[in-house]
Amino acid sequence: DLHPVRRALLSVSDKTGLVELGEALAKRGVELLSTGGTAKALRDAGLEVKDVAEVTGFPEMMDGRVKTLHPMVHGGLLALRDDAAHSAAMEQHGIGAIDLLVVNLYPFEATVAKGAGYDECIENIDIGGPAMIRAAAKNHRYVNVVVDVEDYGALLEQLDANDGATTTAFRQKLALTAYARTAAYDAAVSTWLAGALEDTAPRRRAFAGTLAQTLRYGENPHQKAAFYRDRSDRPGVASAVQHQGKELSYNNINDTDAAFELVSEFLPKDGPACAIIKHANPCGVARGKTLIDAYTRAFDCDRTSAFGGIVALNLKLDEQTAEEIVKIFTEVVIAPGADDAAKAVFARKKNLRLLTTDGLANPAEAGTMLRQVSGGFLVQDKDNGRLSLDDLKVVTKRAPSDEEMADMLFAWRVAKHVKSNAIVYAKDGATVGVGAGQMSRVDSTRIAARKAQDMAEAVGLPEVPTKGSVVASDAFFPFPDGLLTAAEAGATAVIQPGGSMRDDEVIAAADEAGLAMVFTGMRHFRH
Ligand code: 93A
Repeated sequence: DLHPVRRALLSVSDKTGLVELGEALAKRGVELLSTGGTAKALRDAGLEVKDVAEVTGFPEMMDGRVKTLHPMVHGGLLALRDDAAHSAAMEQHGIGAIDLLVVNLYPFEATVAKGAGYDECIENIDIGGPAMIRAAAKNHRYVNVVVDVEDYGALLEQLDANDGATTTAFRQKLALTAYARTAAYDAAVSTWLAGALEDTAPRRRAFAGTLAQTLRYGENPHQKAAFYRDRSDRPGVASAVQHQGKELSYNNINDTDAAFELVSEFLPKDGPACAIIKHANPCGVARGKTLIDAYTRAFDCDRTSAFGGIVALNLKLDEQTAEEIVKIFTEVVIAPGADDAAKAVFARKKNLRLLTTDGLANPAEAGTMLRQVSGGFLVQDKDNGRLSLDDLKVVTKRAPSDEEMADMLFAWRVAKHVKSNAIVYAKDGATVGVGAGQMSRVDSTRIAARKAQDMAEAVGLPEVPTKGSVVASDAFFPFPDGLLTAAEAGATAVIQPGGSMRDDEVIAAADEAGLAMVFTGMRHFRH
């Protein structure tokens, strides 16, 4: 169904390509209507334009808050052209049909991104623009609505291909783009306001981001993918600066996020820390006296898996640590800064991606997590649970030593970032065995110990690294078997939520094995 374009309303904040579009439309005999700034830009270029104020009979008022919100505009967008009653109403009120609407909205997202204050953000919420876009999109049987500068060319091609008209299929596509834009726009307002009011109630939230990057592919090459950003004010993979290396892939972004969130558990004031991630799970996490020490100790947990991993640091990357990192193949390094000497070291490894952030993430900060399921999505608060020594309840005859306590808190923080069932053995502020993502807790406990054993054999350590370690479990031990496996591997203390039906049996087994055990009363499932 072809409909000719005779009259257009142009109202754009981003004036890119506007004059060229105006000229092209005028050349094709299209009458131009426009709002203040847009009309001025067109007129300055020598084009003939009618002011919307002249059409409505009202001046633009209230700092432009009310300029196009008028029946002369909305009637022209919404009228059904071949409906007798609609035509009669148009005739009676002198309403002229508008066949083409070109609008891009007040730059709300950009205003938020540049860190503007509350009032400036409010002023940049466009009301008249989305109202017109939604009206025109609803009436796409007749009306063309263009909301993206990138679509100007396609519009002109349509007009040329159809002698000044457009096809229904074309208008439908434009309508789809239009509603995607207004939905994302309002979701951006919702996201911003929720942040400004520190209100994370899911029922008061809508979700959308702005396209940050179209990715080459998703988790696998046959899957299409893109990266959307919904906050740019928070240190993390979405706001990081990439200094070198290939474009980030879907898996890189996912794993880098896991690495950075994990290392952010360790504040710089408490000393250097490093996390090495593979497939979203840590294969080594450690604190150290220096950054290179933290990296080396994290690497020593599982040297095999660290190959091709993601390294996150909680302090500015220095030259020495950079030299150590480039000794093996690493996909991504993320840190809150990197000094010039470190950058020079990385420059020798063209493919290595270096990302720097403005500080660390705040693990205690409130937030919202989304996950898609077939036919819908799940929404929950971010897991910002954090424990201190006072939250721990000793349940065994033997109380843990200070060293064991410190290692248990360390292992617990790491376990929060390991896929369930999560088991983490740690000693002297470093993981020595990580068991992730198993369907049975006892399997995770065995796998972590086995990996530690393998490492010991591979590098010729005199004893298994789990000897004298502590062990953290992200959820309770349902039976004594997992706990006893950890004791056999040499663990001396256990941190776990407690709360199993068989807690008594598990505690008795711990006492019998001479273990110290504390309950957290908090669980860290991560699925
Ligand atoms: O303040 S508004 O919400 N009120 C309106 O009635 C209105 N009509 C169009 N903003 C409104 N617009 C927006 O003005 C458009 O969406 C566009 O972004 C901008 C163009 O203004 P100008 O032509 O003066 O530069």
